[in-house]
Order: sequence, then structure tokens, then C-alpha cells
Amino acid sequence: MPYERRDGGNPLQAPRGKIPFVELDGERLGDSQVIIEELTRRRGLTLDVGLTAQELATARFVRRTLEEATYFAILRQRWLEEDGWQEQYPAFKVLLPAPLAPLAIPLIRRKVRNAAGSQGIGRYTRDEFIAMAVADLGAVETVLGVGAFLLGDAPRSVDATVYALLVALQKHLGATAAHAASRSPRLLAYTERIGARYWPATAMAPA
Ligand SMILES: N[C@@H](CCC(=O)N[C@@H](CS)C(=O)NCC(=O)O)C(=O)O
Repeated sequence: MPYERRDGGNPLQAPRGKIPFVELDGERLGDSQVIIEELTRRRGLTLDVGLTAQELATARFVRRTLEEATYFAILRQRWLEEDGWQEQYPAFKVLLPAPLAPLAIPLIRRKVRNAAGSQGIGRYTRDEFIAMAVADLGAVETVLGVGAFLLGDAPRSVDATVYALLVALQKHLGATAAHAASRSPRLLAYTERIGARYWPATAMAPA
């Protein structure tokens, strides 16, 4: 499908207060999964056509593990751990208007700390939450096996989620065991394969 790539945008303009969101047929839609499902329905996408019920279930479990668990490990590592914050702060600061940054960033960080506590990731020790993220990555690697993509030799919608979360971990977020696990030869080859296929001319592929 033809598309235009935009910056993540302002969560305050998003229909659910979170990015990503898209404008489709003049309507703003939020939540990556809802976006994929609506694009599939409205544009007749065939990405997941032909998958068995078993494969669809596997895809769902993988996606939700990454989105509802691993995501929060990344969130904590980026925003709340000192080594991750050293890298996150300069990268995030430039997204905000300069006079706003010193005021907004501590507030956003406090919001993230509260969210991490409510979700639960904030209540583990650093070693515990990193070990959980490493185990999540091990499970993804096991499902991937020797396949080119998660469910075999063709990319499916679940690969979009796996790619996104893996790339976030593969980029530097501090030298954690989760960072190292995300850069196993097999997982690096996987994200490089997807990056080369979908974004050959951009910097979207992991460093
Ligand atoms: N599961 C959602 C997650 C969306 C999400 O958590 N977005 C974050 C940025 S990565 C956000 O916009 N947070 C702003 C906030 O919580 O106020 C999806 O895949 O769309």
C-alpha cells in the first residue's frame, strides 16, 4: 500500500492519547493493532491470509507478550534506568520545543514511573525485569527457529510487531543482558532481513 511516513506525532492529538495513530479515510485511528485490523478490513490486505488457527494463535501470543510485557521492560530501561536514560534523554529532548523540554520531561518521566508501577514492571529489581525480557526474547527466538520470518518463509503482520520491539532493543539502551540477547545472530539477521526488504534506503534498520 502506498503510504507517507510521518514522525510519531503528538499523543495529545491521538484518539487514544497514544502514538502511533493514522488518518485513514479522514478518520483518526489509534493503537497499532486496531490500525492493522482496520487496514486489513478496509483495504483487503492479505498479509495473514492462509495462516492456520494454530499459527494465528501463536502470532497473537507473541504479539501480546511483546506489547504487554517486553514493551514495558523497554519503557523502564529507557526512562527509569540510569544507563538507558543517558541515551533516551538527548534523543527525546529534541522532539520537544526547546523551552518546553526542561518543564515537560520531568513530568513525563514521573508519568512513566507511575505507569511502570501500575503495570508491575517497576516493582521488580533491575536483574529481575531484565531476566524476564531475556526470557521473552528467547521465546521469540524459539518460535522463529530457522525460518526467515516468524511463521515461516513469508512475512506476516506479527512480524511488524516483532521487528519494532526487537529494533528498539537492538539499538543501544544501555549494555543490558536484554540488549545482548536481542542482538543474537539469528535475531539480528531477522531484523536486517526485514529492514532491507521494507526500508532499504532509510535508517530504519538497526545499527
Ligand atoms: N499497544 C499500543 C501502545 C501505544 C503506546 O504505548 N504508545 C506510547 C508511545 S510508544 C505513548 O504514546 N504513550 C503516551 C502516553 O502514555 O501518554 C500500540 O501498539 O499502539
